[in-house]
Amino acid sequence: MKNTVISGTGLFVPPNQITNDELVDAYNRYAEAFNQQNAEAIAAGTVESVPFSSSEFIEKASGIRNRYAMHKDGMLDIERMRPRFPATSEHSEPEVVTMGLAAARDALAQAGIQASDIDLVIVTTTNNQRPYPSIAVEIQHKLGCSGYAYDMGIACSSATFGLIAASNAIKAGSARNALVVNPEFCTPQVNLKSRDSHFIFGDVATAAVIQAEDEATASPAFRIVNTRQQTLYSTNIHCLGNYSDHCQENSAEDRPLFHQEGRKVFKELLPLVTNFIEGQLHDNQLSPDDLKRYWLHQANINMNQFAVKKLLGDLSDPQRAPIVLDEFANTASAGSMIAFHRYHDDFAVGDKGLICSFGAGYSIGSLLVERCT
Ligand code: CO8
Repeated sequence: MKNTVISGTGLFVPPNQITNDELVDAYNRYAEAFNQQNAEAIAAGTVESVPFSSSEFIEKASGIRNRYAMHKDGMLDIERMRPRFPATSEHSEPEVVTMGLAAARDALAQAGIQASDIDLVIVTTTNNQRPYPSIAVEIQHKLGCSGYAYDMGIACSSATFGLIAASNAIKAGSARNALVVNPEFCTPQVNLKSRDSHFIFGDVATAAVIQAEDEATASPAFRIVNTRQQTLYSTNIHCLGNYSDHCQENSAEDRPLFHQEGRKVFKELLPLVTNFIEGQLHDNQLSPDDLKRYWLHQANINMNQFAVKKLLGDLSDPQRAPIVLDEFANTASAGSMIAFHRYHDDFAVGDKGLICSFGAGYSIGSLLVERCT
């Protein structure tokens, strides 16, 4: 069976930054206005007051300082508290396509191949803006790729599962050169009126070119040495809204939004993740110290530090598991790929690392990679 490599990656950073202070200021103005408008009902105990948020809490509890948004307009407007942008139509380009195309072009340039050489496009994301026609087919068409394309998604592990699907297609002989596009347009799904989750997500897109090792010409290229996937059902992170909502008489306003039991996720998922990584390394005759870098999922800095401490025993070298969530916030499945894209240039041929995602599903996906050229 053929070896496969990651021969190029790309990153699209949306044009609008939103700091914690800006977000908290808008949220707190919203909370104050709500509490004033509902003062009597709150005093009577029939309506709950809205608690205030703080930048200090957000940074301490999550490590997040900033996020990027495709559409800042509306997000900080207390009468609206959601981004403002036109609905998708047959004649307009959805954000996920715009974002995905930019990241894809970056990845193709780094891999040094033409779009026409790509014969498989996978668009893999937590939230797609349209069920059909497939977003991947639009991106395939607009780039001028050949072959076939499809959409997939498994929330936080969409990017890693997409990379693994592409690698498997090449190994099976059903594609030669694959493009995995990972647009995470998260901000429309955030409940900006919820203190517990208003700060968590930002928008971004990543992309990667996967090729058979004997087809790739780029340097650096990273051989995919081993992959592993695991899913375990949990509703602790969920979104319930879907196409059948319009059949319900009183569909709740927050059904299409993100919900989580953050504490439970933290406690339940971390032991699964560290066991999963230790098991994968053990089965590849490696110990955690043998890896130069861990490009981990970027949901919460405390989660990543816990995992690194469990695996390596110390936290003294931040380069072992770089953090990007301080700048990008949680970008659903894209976080580990942003970290890989930003932090791999210092690898020598033979150095190994692990790209690992974990989150909703629950889902865990990882690729053990080794620089080969
Ligand atoms: N400001 C001030 N105080 C606050 C705030 C706030 N914004 N929020 C909570 N507090 C208070 C609480 O009221 C509580 O007060 P008290 O102790 O008096 O009760 C105190 O702070 C502690 O609250 P929590 O227990 O809720 O806080 P935690 O320390 O647990 O931190 C986190 C909350 C940051 C959410 C943390 O639990 C966490 O990050 N958990 C892991 C979450 C995780 O990994 N989730 C996965 C995310 S899903 C994903 O990655 C992608 C899938 C879905 C994509 C969707 C795209 C939109």
